[in-house]
Amino acid sequence: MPAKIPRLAIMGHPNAGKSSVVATLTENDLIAIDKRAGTTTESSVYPVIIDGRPVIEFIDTPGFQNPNAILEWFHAQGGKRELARAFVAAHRTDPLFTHDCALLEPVGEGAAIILVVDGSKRIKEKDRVEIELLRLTARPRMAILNNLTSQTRYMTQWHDALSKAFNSVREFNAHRATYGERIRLLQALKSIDQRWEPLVEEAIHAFEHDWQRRTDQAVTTIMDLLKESLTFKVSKTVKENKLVFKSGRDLVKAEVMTAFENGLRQLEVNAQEQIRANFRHHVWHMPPDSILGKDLLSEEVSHALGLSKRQLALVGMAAGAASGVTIDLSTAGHSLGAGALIGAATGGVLGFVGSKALAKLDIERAPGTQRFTAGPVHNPKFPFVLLDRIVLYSARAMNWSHGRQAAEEDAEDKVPEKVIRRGGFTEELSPQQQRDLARFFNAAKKGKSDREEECRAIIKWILHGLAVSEIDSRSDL
Ligand SMILES: Nc1nc2c(ncn2[C@@H]2O[C@H](COP(=O)(O)OP(=O)(O)OP(=O)(O)O)[C@@H](O)[C@H]2O)c(=O)[nH]1
Ligand SMILES: [Mg+2]
Repeated sequence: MPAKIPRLAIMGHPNAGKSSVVATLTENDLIAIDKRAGTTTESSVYPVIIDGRPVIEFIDTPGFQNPNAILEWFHAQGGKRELARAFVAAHRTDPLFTHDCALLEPVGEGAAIILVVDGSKRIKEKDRVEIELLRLTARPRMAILNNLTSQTRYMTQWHDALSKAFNSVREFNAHRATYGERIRLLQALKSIDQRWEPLVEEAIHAFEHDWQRRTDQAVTTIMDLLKESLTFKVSKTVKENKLVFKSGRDLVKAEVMTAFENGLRQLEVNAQEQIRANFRHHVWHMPPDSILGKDLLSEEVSHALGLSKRQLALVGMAAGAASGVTIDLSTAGHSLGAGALIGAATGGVLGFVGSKALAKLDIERAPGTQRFTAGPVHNPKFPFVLLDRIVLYSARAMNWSHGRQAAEEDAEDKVPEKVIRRGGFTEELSPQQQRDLARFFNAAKKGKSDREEECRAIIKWILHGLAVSEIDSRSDL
């Protein structure tokens, strides 16, 4: 016998945003949502499964077909209890009420109710019918105001009408809800019926634990990206006879540099894929001018993200002073080895980040061959840009509602985003945090792990802040 878990039936008019609410709460962006009414034609159960175990279930429904008739029947029962169950028993075989019975059945069997209304529209008679009908079921019930547009003039009326009939009334925007708001909604579910408290509490606990695990996983992905990018190199060995002419050399240089740059881009894409899967996204809308849609190595991205020149100079000095060595020993050792370093950064400038070369191109000579090596990244700003961009991506993955897939992003009256700011995260960190990051980057380049724990903690702190605040943050960048 499986353990009992909270079950919530989602009610409301066609197109009120019921499926969007379910998609957001269950992090399932594969649920059908459409701007046309009548998208959901049958009730379906969507469990939230954590560690292989369902912890809470939402039933997405098409809404009532005959609310007036049901209310009339309820009124005629003269104060009988268990009306939902009684209605189903009395109408099970009546084809006119097939859908209504499917809707009321889980309620009769103990599910609680979440009514979804669009609080930006005027209250109509049919809304009042539904509110009354749900009140009469006497089941634990909550109403959600899911506003589809920015119109707020009817909100007081809605609050008044709903609070008379529901144990809890909350604003919850299926398109804007962050993790923090989802948890707050679940917290409020506890209050709709005391008997629910332990069950809902357990579900919230599982949610929080799972979110923590996923955040940690994202931090690991980001740390791996930083380490791999900072040690990344591309080499190619070419026979000397292919390099007699300048054009031949230039060709090889260009090939190695392109492979290096593309390799870095690919590392970022791989990390993004992992984060996206980790937060269970299959689809999302990317504004055309998003910083996330631009080339990682473009001037525009390096301009928008990372530390300022001044901050960079400050952390650069601190990092240099700490190590006490200003010569890059790994390069020095290299050039004194079997092959001589001849092409360092001459003509081999790889991309630009904050007006400095991204990396060096080294050429080592051996008898009969030459080895061209691009990388590792040399530019001090790049790791900050890379970190900012992957944090931005994570912000989007964590805060982008799963119910937002069919949104009309260009609608003039859409509910406004909370706060959008074009900029990175690292420039807002404390000087100490910036210095810790700089030291970690310097160490990571050499395959060392100085300040790794501090860096991990900083990233975790940023991600945590993104998800629990009400601010939709920079996820629309
Ligand atoms: N702007 C905005 N639009 C929303 C929101 N929630 C839902 N919508 C839009 O409203 C429309 C209907 O959403 P659905 O979730 O399919 O509504 P439903 O109540 O399940 O509809 P049926 O299944 O047809 O009864 C879609 O175009 C959604 O994108 C919201 O919070 N904000
Ligand atoms: Mg639907």
